[in-house]
Amino acid sequence: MKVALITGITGQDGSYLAEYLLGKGYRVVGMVRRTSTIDYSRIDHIQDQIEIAHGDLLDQGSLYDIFDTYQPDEVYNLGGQSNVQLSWAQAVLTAESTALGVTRVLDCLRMVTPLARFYQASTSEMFGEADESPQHLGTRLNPRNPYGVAKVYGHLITQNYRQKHGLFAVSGILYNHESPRRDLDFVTRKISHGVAQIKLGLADELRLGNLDAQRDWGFAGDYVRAMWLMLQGDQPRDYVIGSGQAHTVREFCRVAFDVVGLDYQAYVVADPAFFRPAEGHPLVADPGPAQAELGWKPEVGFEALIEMMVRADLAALAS
Ligand code: NAP
Ligand code: G4F
Repeated sequence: MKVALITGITGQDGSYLAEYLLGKGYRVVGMVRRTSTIDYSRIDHIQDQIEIAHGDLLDQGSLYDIFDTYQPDEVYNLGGQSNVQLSWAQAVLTAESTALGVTRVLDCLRMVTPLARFYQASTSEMFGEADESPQHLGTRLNPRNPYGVAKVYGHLITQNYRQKHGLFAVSGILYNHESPRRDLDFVTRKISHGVAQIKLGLADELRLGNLDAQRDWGFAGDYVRAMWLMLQGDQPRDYVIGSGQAHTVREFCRVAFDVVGLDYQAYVVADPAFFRPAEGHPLVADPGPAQAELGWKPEVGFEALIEMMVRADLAALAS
């Protein structure tokens, strides 16, 4: 039985990846950090099938002990501070987990399990104010926030350890992927939750930032499949993973309100408090190489994703 270690198992992607790997017969070990109230809500339903190991990306010794104890065959590094806006307020903490945390994990891999395969959760935010659209592996990295900068470090150190130490270490540059398990801070879940509240009479407006901002959105369940595929190849190499289609926040709102038979224009308020600096070329993926070489294709489209999220929030709020 192969052993998979997942950092960030309590997060959105960690929970979907754990389910996926259990389905493939892996022994799944999830690293959980100590907080005053640990939130297992995303993995409650699989807690009896996974093993929890306590550790923190800021603490080298805890990582080393986990590698030594479990001797993982595959390591998925999904942990870290993942909120773009928060990275301005907590720039150093973001760098500690999202940048240096990657080196700490890679050093364990190098010293304890050099034959293990390693996945690094890179992001389209590394392209930042992008020079071109769609983006591909050759597009210049030009991050525009501390989170993006930290992710560039993680991306490059993964490539460097692969080259210098011969590790099977790959980096997946993933575009926004969402689900009913997405944190409420992110725009998609803020919208689906807001729509459900309005439909149930619990709110009468939804305050958002720039409605013309564009993103390439997909379903998290599809994207964790790509992570696994990247570790199954003959050679380690990086991939860009996205749908290849950009949509505006406004379109997301229109579809989400349509699901409950309401007109978004009657409820959505553009609030300067949520605006970010103007963005240039839209962040949209060229997923061609991933589709051709990994055989990866998303199964849940834009409208289906939104409907899934709105219906999940309606059900949760109504219960
Ligand atoms: P998420 O829901 O925010 O989950 C982040 C996970 O990291 C949580 O389990 C969190 O644990 C853990 N974590 C935070 N700080 C940590 C630390 N110091 N040590 C150990 N674990 C720590 O993020 P996600 O959406 O699942 O994304 C997974 C990864 O992919 C992240 O690295 C993110 O930056 C990256 N990514 C995400 C997207 C996307 O659209 N979702 C796109 C590209 C890349 P707690 O529960 O204790 O907070
Ligand atoms: O949902 P968001 O906050 O996600 P963002 O910043 O793109 O980051 C997410 O995706 C990245 C992949 O590209 C990950 F690396 C990262 O970890 C995270 O998962 O914002 C999406 C867009 C932005 O253009 C933002 O300006 O929505 C726009 N937006 C408009 N109104 C809003 C709002 N974003 C938020 N959070 N809240 C609003 O009210």
